[in-house]
Amino acid sequence: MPSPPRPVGLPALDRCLVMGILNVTPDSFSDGGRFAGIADAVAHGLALAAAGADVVDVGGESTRPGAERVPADEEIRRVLPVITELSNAGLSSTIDTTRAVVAAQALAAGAAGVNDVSGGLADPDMARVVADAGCPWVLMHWRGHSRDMASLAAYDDVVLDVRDELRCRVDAALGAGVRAEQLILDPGLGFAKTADHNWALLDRLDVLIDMFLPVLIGASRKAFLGRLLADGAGIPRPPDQRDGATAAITALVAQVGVWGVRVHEPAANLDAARVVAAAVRTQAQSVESDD
Ligand code: PMM
Repeated sequence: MPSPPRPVGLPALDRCLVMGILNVTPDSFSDGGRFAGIADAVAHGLALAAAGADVVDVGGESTRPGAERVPADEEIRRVLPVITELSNAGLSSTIDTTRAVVAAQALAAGAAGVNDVSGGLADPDMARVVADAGCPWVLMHWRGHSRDMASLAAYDDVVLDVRDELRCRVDAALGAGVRAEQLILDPGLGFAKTADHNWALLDRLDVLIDMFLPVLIGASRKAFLGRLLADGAGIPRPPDQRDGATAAITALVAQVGVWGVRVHEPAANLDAARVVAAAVRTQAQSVESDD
């Protein structure tokens, strides 16, 4: 089976890429407030890379369900010094933002790409910024800002609806002058999705992979894993105890050909990606020797 093009400007690997999450926010669902200071955030970015992250994804605005927006200048104040320092240290980073002005400044400060949870919908200028930079652009499936997204989780068929809505975003990006090899798709687990929607999307990733663009999955520590691992009284497992389940998802999705995973705790996910790559290589060799 031919593989999709590798995104320009990010490490080319023979396994699933591991993107480490660095939220420079007071209120993200799993790590909110832990890395709100610049020095702590930079230290955590370096620790993510040391633990195996191929890229560090830096975000200054929480996207947890119900979150309020922060002003653009506050978002810039949070992320810019962190991206600058990570770039100076030789790390590859992406900027997690829906705002073109934030993306432009982050790219100028050394970010290698843009992770846009709105897939270009939130800001009409984003496509131009990405086209001018020629950098990778993660187009995530999105139906509205965090404050409203729970009410937007209605689908005829979540897998086909997400595919069709992502296809529209790809067409819009290409129409605005972005090249196909810059694009990465993401179904946006948890964004206007119930737990059942997330599981259905994970079950049918072949539908997205067939779009012939790299696919990124962000399942790390999300609520559907907490609910799956609830205790006997039905209390969800807390976010920082969901890393084993996250690594299991990485193994599942790497096996079906996902390009990358976005995770809080890189080490176990890198191990999972390496195990799957070895298994896939062995399978390919045994098919060759059968021919
Ligand atoms: N999830 C979150 C934030 N950014 N970006 C992409 N591409 N995919 C995701 O699933 C995603 C994202 C929310 O999780 P966080 O608060 O742990 O960052």
